[in-house]
Amino acid sequence: MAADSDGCLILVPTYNERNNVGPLLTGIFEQGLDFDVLFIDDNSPDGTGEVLDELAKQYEPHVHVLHRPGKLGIGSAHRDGIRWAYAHHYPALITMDSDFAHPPAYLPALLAAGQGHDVVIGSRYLERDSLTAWSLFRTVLARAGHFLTVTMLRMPFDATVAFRYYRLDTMPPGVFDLVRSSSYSFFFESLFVLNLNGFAIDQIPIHPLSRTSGTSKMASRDVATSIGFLLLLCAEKYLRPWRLRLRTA
Ligand SMILES: Nc1nc2c(ncn2[C@@H]2O[C@H](COP(=O)(O)OP(=O)(O)OP(=O)(O)O)[C@@H](O)[C@H]2O)c(=O)[nH]1
Ligand SMILES: [Mg+2]
Repeated sequence: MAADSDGCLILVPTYNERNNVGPLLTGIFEQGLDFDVLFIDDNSPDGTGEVLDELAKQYEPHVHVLHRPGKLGIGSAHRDGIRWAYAHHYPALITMDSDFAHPPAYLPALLAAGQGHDVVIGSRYLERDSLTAWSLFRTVLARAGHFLTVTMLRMPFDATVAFRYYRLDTMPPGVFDLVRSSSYSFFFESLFVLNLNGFAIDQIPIHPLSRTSGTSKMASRDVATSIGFLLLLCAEKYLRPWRLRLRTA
């Protein structure tokens, strides 16, 4: 169990990332800030969970591992991690991928921008040349997703990226209970709900790297689920807007 902390928790979901997690932790702690790290591993067949247990021993008490029984989805890992952060009274949470798509060197800037906002996003679209490290296919997929969230959800943010800062001490945990997605659509759904409920959202520019180890977990059914959620959110905004709003006491 983690002790309650004044610092910031970093949440990293993992599935088959055994070669990435060690270097990622080194990169995080090299920033010299007061971070604890929570990994959520879904019983990765490549043994990432065992590697994480060793790292948790090595970095005790700053590294924690939640083991789940099987692959339950990246969105559900974020939801569980957010709940865990609230339960352990962390005032702030940063979420990121384990494959260096979200380079740890941006952590200080993300934290600094969080001083004046409830949510800060590491955006891949603020600078023209920020996707140069990616393959053409990955760039087209990401840009198509961005175009759809900007036009259909009318949010001028990078709504599909997992690199985020949440200021938990200014946001009630109930706002995250309004988010239903368990997969990649968790990211735009959560941002849609946070935006609709009036939380202050900012962005900083990032230049993501492409993976050097392991493979992508995004499957074509995740893309289909995301399109379904996009349509559902558009409809709900007009037909059942109360479903997306926090109840005030
Ligand atoms: N716990 C958990 N982690 C997951 C799951 N799916 C993906 N992840 C992790 O979530 C992060 C993002 O997944 P990626 O496979 O990199 O997805 P992506 O960034 O869209 O794909 P690439 O661009 O090819 O890297 C990585 O740290 C994954 O290991 C899941 O079902 N459960
Ligand atoms: Mg990735």
